[in-house]
Amino acid sequence: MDISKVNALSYEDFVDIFGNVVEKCPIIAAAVWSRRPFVSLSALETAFSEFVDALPESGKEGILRCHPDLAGRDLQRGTLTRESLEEQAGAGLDALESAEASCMAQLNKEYKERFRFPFVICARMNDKTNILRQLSERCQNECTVERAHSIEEVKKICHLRLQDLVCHDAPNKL
Ligand code: 2AL
Repeated sequence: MDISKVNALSYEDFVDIFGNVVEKCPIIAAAVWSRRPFVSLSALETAFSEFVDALPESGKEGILRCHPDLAGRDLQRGTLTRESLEEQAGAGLDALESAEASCMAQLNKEYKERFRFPFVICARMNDKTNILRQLSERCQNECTVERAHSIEEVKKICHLRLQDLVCHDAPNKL
């Protein structure tokens, strides 16, 4: 879809289409709709980022808590969103060796005990080895540093999901 088509969407259709560009946070799409018209895909992405950045820290943590664990319960139960399943499978997280799976489960648990939100990383920009390494390293971070880092990962996920939905065009003249 091109940006002029995005700008013509009703809020119902906009939320249906963009409601999961930030995982399980359709309220963000519902708010971003008010910012249309968007001059380009990049302007649309900026509107999502600015909404997230303007949230208080508790709101940012709320967004992180809407993310499923990597290789976690939702993957095992088949209850991931379509986007998350594709991203996790693309990074090889649906086919971990048993040692990798137990390492991931243990580190996810330690991470959540420390930060009280799940480890979030853009799976499409990493493979399983890199994800495990970063999970282990980021467990050592200070909480505010880690929260900020995690929100940047949410934005990377959002960037790629938006690219899947909207084609790059020359900016529209409004
Ligand atoms: C995810 C997810 O569902 N997709 C992705 O790229 N990262 N989850 C997570 N906890 O990092």
